[in-house]
Amino acid sequence: MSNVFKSWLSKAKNPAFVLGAVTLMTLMIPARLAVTGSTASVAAQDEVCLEVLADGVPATSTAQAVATGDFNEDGHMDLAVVAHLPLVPERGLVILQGTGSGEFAPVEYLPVGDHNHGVITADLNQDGHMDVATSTSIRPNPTVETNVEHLFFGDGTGHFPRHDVLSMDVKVGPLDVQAADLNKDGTLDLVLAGAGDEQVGVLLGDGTGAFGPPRFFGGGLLSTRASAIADFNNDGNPDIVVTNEYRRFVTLFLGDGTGQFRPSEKFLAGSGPRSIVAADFDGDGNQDMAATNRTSNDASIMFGDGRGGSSQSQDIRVGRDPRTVVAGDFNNDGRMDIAVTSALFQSVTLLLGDGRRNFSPANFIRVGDAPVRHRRLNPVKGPTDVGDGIVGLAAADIDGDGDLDLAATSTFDGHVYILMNRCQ
Ligand SMILES: [Ca+2]
Ligand SMILES: [Ca+2]
Ligand SMILES: [Ca+2]
Ligand SMILES: [Ca+2]
Repeated sequence: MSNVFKSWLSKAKNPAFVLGAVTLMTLMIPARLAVTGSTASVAAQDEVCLEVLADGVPATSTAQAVATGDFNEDGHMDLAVVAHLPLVPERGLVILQGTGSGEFAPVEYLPVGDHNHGVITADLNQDGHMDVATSTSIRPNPTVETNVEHLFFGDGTGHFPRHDVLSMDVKVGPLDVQAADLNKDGTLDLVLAGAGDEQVGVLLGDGTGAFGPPRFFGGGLLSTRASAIADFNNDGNPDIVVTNEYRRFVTLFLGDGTGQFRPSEKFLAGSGPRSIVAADFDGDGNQDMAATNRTSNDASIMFGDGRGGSSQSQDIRVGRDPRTVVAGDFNNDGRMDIAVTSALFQSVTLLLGDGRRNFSPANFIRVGDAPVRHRRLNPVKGPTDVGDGIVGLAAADIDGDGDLDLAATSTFDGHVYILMNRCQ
């Protein structure tokens, strides 16, 4: 039993979490049995050695999403955390400066909307300094402008003196933002999921931080929620896959390399697909994808065939109300793994890959002590069995030891929790 798991058990303070621990124990056993072969290197494959640093770092109320970047260029990872429904929208994005030891302190609060979703970091204006983008979507009776994209341009000292707001003439605004060079002109462009009647928008950048008007496509499937960008058909042109949260599928749009996209395949996922990530999980050179399913409480993993097609999804149970998914090697065995936040299980679920299309059953890592809050008594449109707990997730080498750590946010207590990779 790992030390992390032991400390998790010792922290269990109420019967519900003890029950969770028993579930975890039963799940850990098949995880070990699932490993085939008996060499030492294979035995390390199912080791879970993410250590949750105590208490977490206060970030912002309703901390929704987190992204990493070295904003002040001191060699240590910093964090950008955006609040979902900030008490003070003028301070809804917080920049936390890192020391390289897992400690973070707020250095700047920046103005965003009052219904915010994703946050990303990228050098949008190509000046060598990391920038931050967040998205804000419609909300009844907003106190600040909604349906906009906020861009904050860093100066390399940890501050963001330039703030651009991209307004869109749409009824519903972006629920997610991603950046990539979609038209292969060497500058970053933006993909907005959930925006406009068509529900997917592309904004082409000119490299100065300016972006052209959005081109919308996507077919108007409501609640297109998140996107991932990768070349799924190996033609050298970036493609876009989006989740359709109130449907059971994810939709692939193939790019022609000029910034135009056409709908291609729909792939069946679980119920309520929310977040999606592209990665080559089986190492065959073809992009694969993993999505979280909020209603069926699992993650769907689909292996690409390199021609824009995919295998049937492999669905693996994760913690309840799964939200953000990230891919990376989190146990240092050279094989891609999957990490998922769970808003109703106060955990990060780790699915360890063997590099051959097999993933371990769920390893639950308890994150924080705050209770989860069910929204059943205050239903919102969409799934009702949802809550506020661990939601945002980002992977980066936070302590500079060469492996991937995780940062996870809680909308309930507004903290960001650091999960340090202690694997050898
Ligand atoms: Ca920049
Ligand atoms: Ca392509
Ligand atoms: Ca692959
Ligand atoms: Ca791994």
